[in-house]
Amino acid sequence: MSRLVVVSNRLPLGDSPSGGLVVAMEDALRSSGGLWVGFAGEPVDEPRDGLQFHPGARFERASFDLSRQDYESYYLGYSNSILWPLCHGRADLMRILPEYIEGYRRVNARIAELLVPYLRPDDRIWVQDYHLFPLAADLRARGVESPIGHFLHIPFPGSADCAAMPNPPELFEWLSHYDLLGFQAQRDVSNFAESARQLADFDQIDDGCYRLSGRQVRAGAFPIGIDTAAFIELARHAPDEDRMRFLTGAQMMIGVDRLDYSKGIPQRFRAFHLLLEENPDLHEKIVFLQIAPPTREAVEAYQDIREETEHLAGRINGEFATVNWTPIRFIHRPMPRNVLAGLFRQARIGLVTPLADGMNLVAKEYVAAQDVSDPGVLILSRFAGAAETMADALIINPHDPAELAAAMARAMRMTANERRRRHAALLRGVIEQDVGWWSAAYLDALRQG
Ligand code: GDG
Repeated sequence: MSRLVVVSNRLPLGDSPSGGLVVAMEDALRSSGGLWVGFAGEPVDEPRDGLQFHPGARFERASFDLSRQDYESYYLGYSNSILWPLCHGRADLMRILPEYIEGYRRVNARIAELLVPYLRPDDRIWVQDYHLFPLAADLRARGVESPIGHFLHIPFPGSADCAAMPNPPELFEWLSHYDLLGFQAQRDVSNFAESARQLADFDQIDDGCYRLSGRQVRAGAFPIGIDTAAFIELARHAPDEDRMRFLTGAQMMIGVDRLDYSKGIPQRFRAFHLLLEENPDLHEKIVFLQIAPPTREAVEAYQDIREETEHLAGRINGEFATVNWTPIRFIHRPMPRNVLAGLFRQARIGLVTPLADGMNLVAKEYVAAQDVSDPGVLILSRFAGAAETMADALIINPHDPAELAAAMARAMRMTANERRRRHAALLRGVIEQDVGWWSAAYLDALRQG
């Protein structure tokens, strides 16, 4: 079997808390073997030439260094101050500077340069996410002919948002050098086709097969999953952390998200405020635990979201807390994964309310963690990619506080029968379409090119 080469922005080396992409790729590579190339994590004053190899995993790992200037322009700049807001419907938060695009092009070309000496002709190359859109073009320019696929973990923007990026045709030129474009949801495949039709030289050849900038490209939806069996085990054996519950008899509602403006955290706080205002009978009966570890703090928009969230939590607690009850517990630190699993299992409600999200793995982890005989209720935004395959959750519009508060009240009062019925249907999907299914489906499609 040909070797799998994965390239992603970040190569996980230490024990730092893993984002969705990291959790998923570790699982995929462990079973198939291969090489994973990515950034080591901290920018340096003097980047070393070449790739650095790191033994100690069941697959090969190699990292590249980034200078501070490259880190700022490629990672904080073009990737996270232009592409991330754009793909999450927040073109208003973009910060467009010429050095960002130059840095993005420069770093992608350098990664291609570093990678080429280690590639073999029969490799399959799988490029991850929005940091690396130009990589296939840069590899092709250096003579690489192997199949190259891309998987986008975040939403693909519609044509109005695409038009707001600097030089939109360049994005489609980059994409045209891949053999297979993988997206999280059908919604993204449609947005890609629609945006390409408006902004590039584009035709549909067949179902899932297109001509883009004169080259043939296939595209499809491959909804990412979690390592479901492992997460079920983790939750079963997790420590019982929520001792407060036994003291107060209250039910827990949980949210776990990187503190990102796309995740809809202030919106869920406002809905919780409304819930408490309208349902005095729920006072002291519900505790909302929000875990939101910091992320990308060097980008200004992330400092704003922290202030807004802390302010809202403080206000709600100030208004409703009693001597025995704090309605919101807000933790702005990462928690160990097994502790999260245990907290999910104890929570009556899992709250996943992004304003835009590629998939959202927390929705799947929450379902996997439940006790099947007494499961909790998942409240899920219609704007998460997960909503396409998790129709048995309470699907809500996170912008509408009344609708979200009503879903919280409904979840608190839902009968055990209805909870079990909904959960069984959700769990079936999370088991069937786990991370192994996802990578196999994607890599099969790449092979068939
Ligand atoms: C991107 C896309 C897509 C969170 N806090 C802690 C912690 N986490 C873990 C969660 C989950 C992961 O991080 C987050 O994954 P998500 O999918 O929810 O979101 P993103 O990080 O934005 O991921 C997303 C994903 O890529 C995969 O394709 O689903 O749409 O945006 O696993 O549990 N883990 C630990 N401590 C924390 O405090 N240990």
